[in-house]
Amino acid sequence: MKVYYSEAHRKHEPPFEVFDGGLRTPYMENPDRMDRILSALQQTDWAEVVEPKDFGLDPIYAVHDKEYLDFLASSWTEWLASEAKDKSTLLPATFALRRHPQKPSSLLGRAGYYMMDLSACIVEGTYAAALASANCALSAAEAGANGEQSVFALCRPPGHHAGRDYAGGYCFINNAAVAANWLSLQGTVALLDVDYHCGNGTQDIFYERDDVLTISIHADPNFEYPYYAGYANETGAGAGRGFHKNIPLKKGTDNARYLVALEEALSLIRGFAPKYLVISTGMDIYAEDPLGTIKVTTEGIGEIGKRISALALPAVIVMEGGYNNEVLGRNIVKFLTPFV
Ligand code: SP5
Ligand code: ZN
Repeated sequence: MKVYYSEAHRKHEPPFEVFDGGLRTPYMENPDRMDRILSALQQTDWAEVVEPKDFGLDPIYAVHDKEYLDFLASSWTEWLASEAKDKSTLLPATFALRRHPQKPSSLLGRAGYYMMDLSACIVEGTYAAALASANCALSAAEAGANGEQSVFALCRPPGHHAGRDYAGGYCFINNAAVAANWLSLQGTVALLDVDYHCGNGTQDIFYERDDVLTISIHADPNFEYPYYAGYANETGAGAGRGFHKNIPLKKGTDNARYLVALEEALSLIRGFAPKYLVISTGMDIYAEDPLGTIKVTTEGIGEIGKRISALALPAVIVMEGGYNNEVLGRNIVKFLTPFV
């Protein structure tokens, strides 16, 4: 299996994020995650790690707002030129409400406009890392379109919380959405998100489209991040009505109950009969994940991979979250093995 991976992620290493209550915490979404996954993949006899190709900005502009991408590109330089006392990471403390916000020109004003929380921290290497991560997803999509049955985009930073014009939840460019949109030029796409958190950015991007079916299985946003999207009554709008599905899960959801939710998603995908499948793959569903509350085991993760692979669709598997670094490699190998 081809694994698209770039070293460019390493310079995206924010010194901290801010948890509930204002707690400064070491950045959970750290470069070590990739080292753990790479070393596990290197112990298999099927993973072929390759560099992504550069697709330029057009396929990213097709999904994201130009001024938002300009903000990602220039904000670090502007931050260094600003009068902030602690410049270790760009993080605003005021956020735009989405009703009818005005767009200020000041850096912190724009940061609060384009960020949804205190974990999408920007540092010097963030934009370059986000572009390389999107190129991994695009390279995997291209390989899928060229006939590879299953391809893995080992993306970092992740993408599924990033919407058309906002960053959040460690995500800046929505890698899976960029790949799905690129593939949608060649045929219909189903995008299945099995990260523990709702893929709110993906939901927003495709909400009014009927050519990309989006499904997210995740912890109920009534108690879990991202809180404001991911409810069962959000099913798409306009032409996209009926082409989005959220499946919220209770705390403590175990393998058996997770697999019931998965079967519901898989039967929708079978009914849609897409040409391509994109999978937003987060390992924070694992029972011992520090950000998770559900109880899927490594065996369960293997079964999830097996059932999705049984769709027998060309599959572009995109890395999202997963923060128990000790077992991240083992879990990813378990998930991917049925696709080999
Ligand atoms: C890609 C991805 O998985 N992003 C997840 C971002 C979640 N950030 C929310 C942090 C909320 C911290 N709550 C702390 C609970 C620790 N038990
Ligand atoms: Zn997650």
